[in-house]
Amino acid sequence: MSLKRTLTLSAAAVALVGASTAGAYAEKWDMPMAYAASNYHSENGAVFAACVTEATGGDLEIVTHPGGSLYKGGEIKRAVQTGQAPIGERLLSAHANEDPLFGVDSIPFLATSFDDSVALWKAASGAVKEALAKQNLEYVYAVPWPPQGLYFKKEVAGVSDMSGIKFRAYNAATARIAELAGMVPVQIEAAELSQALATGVAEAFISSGSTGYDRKVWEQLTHFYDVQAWLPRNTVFVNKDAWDALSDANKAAVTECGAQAEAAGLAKAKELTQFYLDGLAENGMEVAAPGDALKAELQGFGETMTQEWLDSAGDAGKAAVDAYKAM
Ligand code: PCA
Repeated sequence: MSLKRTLTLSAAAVALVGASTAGAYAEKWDMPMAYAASNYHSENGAVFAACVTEATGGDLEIVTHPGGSLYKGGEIKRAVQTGQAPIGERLLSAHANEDPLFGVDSIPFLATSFDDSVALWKAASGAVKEALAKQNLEYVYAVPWPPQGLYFKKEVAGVSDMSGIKFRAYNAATARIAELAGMVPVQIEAAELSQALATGVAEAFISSGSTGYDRKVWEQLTHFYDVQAWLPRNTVFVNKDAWDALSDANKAAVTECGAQAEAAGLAKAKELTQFYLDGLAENGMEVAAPGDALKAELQGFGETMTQEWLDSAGDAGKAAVDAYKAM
């Protein structure tokens, strides 16, 4: 590099540092999100983004890209870890294979109501934040989905009715349930769920009323069993280097807007839970509690899977579950 070029660069660097401390250089963050723009997680994310943009006076502008339009669900976490995207939202339990702590919200029948989900998160989120930090990620906020139930295209009284069914999975826990029930797990993004059901790639799945409603699954399926197995969360995180480069004021804005989004998202999820189930029923699905036999069999899977998770998650996992149970 020539001396002249070096000098020019340093001069530019000095100008840049001066300008950014004065807040003159606005930054724009694209925020990939996997779920439909009309879903409450995505709408809540857009409010969060606007909150940050406003609180920083436009110094940090966040723009959401829902529906997997920038990165698909399965790509978002890596994109943020590597800095391809500075911030993103992801169903963290889909990465429980990397660290079991990411799957703490998907242990069957450990926390099955909104109140329990909040308590579990209180007990476990510290460990989850540390696990994220080890992967170059800074936690911002997390919002639960409504309780998870089973979708089928026939009446199902027990596990023997499930054998051989192609079951859409979204994380390790849902794939494990398929396996325990003698079904065939297929990993499919929510964005591709309608098509997978229409083409027969998947015939059943476990999710909230929210995703069944968004994907209009009444077009292919007939039964929803409200088993309330767990409430998984979508989590928003920032690339650690992008985070560290923020001014203290901008960090505070992201944290404060994140706390607001966590509370508002939770309230929305609660408010919409029954609306979604009504929507499924209005569109012709049979929405019912699971029968006793099915319930008992699923509880048995829950016990197996709780033990498996505890065995895999080590001391931090055990401490989180113990703290939750003591609440
Ligand atoms: N909807 C998401 C995850 C949990 C939920 O309720 C999905 O099915 O992908």
